[in-house]
Amino acid sequence: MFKFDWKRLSVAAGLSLTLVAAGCGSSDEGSEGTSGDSNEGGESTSEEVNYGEEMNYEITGIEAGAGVVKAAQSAVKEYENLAGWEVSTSSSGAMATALGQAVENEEPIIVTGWTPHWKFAKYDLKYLEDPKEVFGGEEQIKTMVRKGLKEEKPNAYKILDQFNWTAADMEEVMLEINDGAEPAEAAKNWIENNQEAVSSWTEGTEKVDGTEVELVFVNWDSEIASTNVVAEVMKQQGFNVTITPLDNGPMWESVSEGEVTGMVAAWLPATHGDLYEQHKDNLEDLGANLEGARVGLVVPKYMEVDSIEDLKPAE
Ligand code: PBE
Repeated sequence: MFKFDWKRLSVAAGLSLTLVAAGCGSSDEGSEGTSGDSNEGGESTSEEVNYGEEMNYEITGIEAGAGVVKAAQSAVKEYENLAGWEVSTSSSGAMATALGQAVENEEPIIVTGWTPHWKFAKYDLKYLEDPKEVFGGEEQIKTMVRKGLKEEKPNAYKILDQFNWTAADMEEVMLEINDGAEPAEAAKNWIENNQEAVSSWTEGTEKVDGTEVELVFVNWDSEIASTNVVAEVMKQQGFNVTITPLDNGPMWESVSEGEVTGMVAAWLPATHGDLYEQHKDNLEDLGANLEGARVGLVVPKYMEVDSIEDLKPAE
């Protein structure tokens, strides 16, 4: 028995050594490539590394309607050193995949990023300094509901008004979803472990019997987490809740046109500032549900660049 186990162990150890060796090989290749490129231009000081060339002068964006993508497009116009750069658009999921692959190969990448987000727990990342403040400063995530909700569905209104949590709370839910949990499951687990917070949101309300509520959101990881938690709390209070993913513009429109109950996904003052200006007279602003949010350009810490101004224009 022992002999057999030893054999198995050594086979396993041999295998993992091979894997480690393979891993080292590929990451060595990656960094050799990087320093090789930078050496071509002379010394390999941080300023000499031309990351732009290695990235095809492309910032990896997310959905076209996201505020952070619009801000990145403005940054490309406002920073002279970003002449010739482009912001690619796809989805938050595609951005996360590209980021994961770049980190695995120790390759340079710049993504449109935001906090709270699980990527900061999973990878060593940093925001690039933004001396022109194109991405704004600290943000709040706010709750917006349709006009008339207070009179028509006072219990729904009150829960949405009282909903607020911390960035750490939101990250907990995001991480569980990123680890493979269904969003509704992760939401239920968080609620079970945070009964005190949840009862402060439902305080002063009565249970209902199937009152309909429709919440809209965008499929951003942060909003998947918050919307599922609020939906689950409302379900437990007897509401019949639907959650509908939309693009950013239509999310704001559907609330201001009174077609849906509301959303907990308004990033202000900067990220959704234009949409807020456009719709603020036709919806009700219930204030912040989370403080200390942020958006900007995010890179892995192994990149020797600290500021947007350190990047080089396309040649
Ligand atoms: N985000 C997440 C959104 C707001 C929430 C930063 C991707 C945006 O940029 O509009």
